[in-house]
Amino acid sequence: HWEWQYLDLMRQIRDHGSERVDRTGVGTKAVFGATIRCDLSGGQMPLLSTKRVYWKTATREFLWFLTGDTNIRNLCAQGVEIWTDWPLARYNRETGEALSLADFSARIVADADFAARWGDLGPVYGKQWVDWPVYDPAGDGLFRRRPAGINQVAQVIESLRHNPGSRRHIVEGWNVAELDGMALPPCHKTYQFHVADGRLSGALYQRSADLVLGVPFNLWGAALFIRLLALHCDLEPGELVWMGGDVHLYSNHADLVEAQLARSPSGSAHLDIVRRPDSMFDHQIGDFVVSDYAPQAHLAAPVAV
Ligand code: UFP
Repeated sequence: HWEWQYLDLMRQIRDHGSERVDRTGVGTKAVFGATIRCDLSGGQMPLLSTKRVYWKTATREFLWFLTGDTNIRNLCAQGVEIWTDWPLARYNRETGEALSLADFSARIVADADFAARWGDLGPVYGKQWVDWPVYDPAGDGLFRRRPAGINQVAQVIESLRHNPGSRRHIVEGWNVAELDGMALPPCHKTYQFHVADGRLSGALYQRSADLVLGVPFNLWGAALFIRLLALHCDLEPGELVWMGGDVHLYSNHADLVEAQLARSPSGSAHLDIVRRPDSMFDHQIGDFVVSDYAPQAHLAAPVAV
């Protein structure tokens, strides 16, 4: 079962990881460099069975990336709060208020001006994926920003269709010049796709990986990316190769780690994409149906902002 790779990595970090003081001040145990491989053929997905993973939330986030949106408003309106902590922390810091997440989110949804002022994350994933900025020379050493940037996802669809043997099917989130403006520099920063024998595989390089909270989502997102590209390029899903840089366990997740390591994988989830719109950018949440998913109980964990 693919999930043993995840559990083995968790155990390895718990037992042998280096103690590191991290940016959040929470404290971690970490290893550097790890790989998880998962076969996606037959519709199988890397969805953890040893705790419940909210795959619909991760799917909504993924569809939001594809729109190029970087404001949390559309997520909050769908009840997705995975990005809300960052704008909330900034709001409370800059105004001196102490709004709760629920109140802040409700205000973001109710008030478009408030959302425009406080809900934007800067040029994070969605912006870089579908609207990577381009500047043209405008004389006198000046540059002008093109109205539309580069849609890397659309370009990869084209290259997969017309030049499948290419070794340049890349979607990159790490725009060096724009990191300063991002609420969080991209963690799942580089995707590469690969076609062999009619099958589409994909690799994700994740520079920083919260194994408990982030990676279950990131595995799902990467596999979903492969499935959607395969669907729209008439390829069969191949393999997901996940590669982590700094892979860590936060010290305040220690109890959850013990609880999860006491469990064994059970069953394997499958994803059907039940509708194929003309464009990969026109999917809706109802297009995605998961079967054979009977996870063990959810393990809630605090997020380090
Ligand atoms: N993190 C993930 N996956 C994500 C995401 C964040 O694991 O998709 F957005 C975690 C990794 C790390 C923190 O614990 O968020 C980011 O902090 P830093 O930028 O200091 O690496």
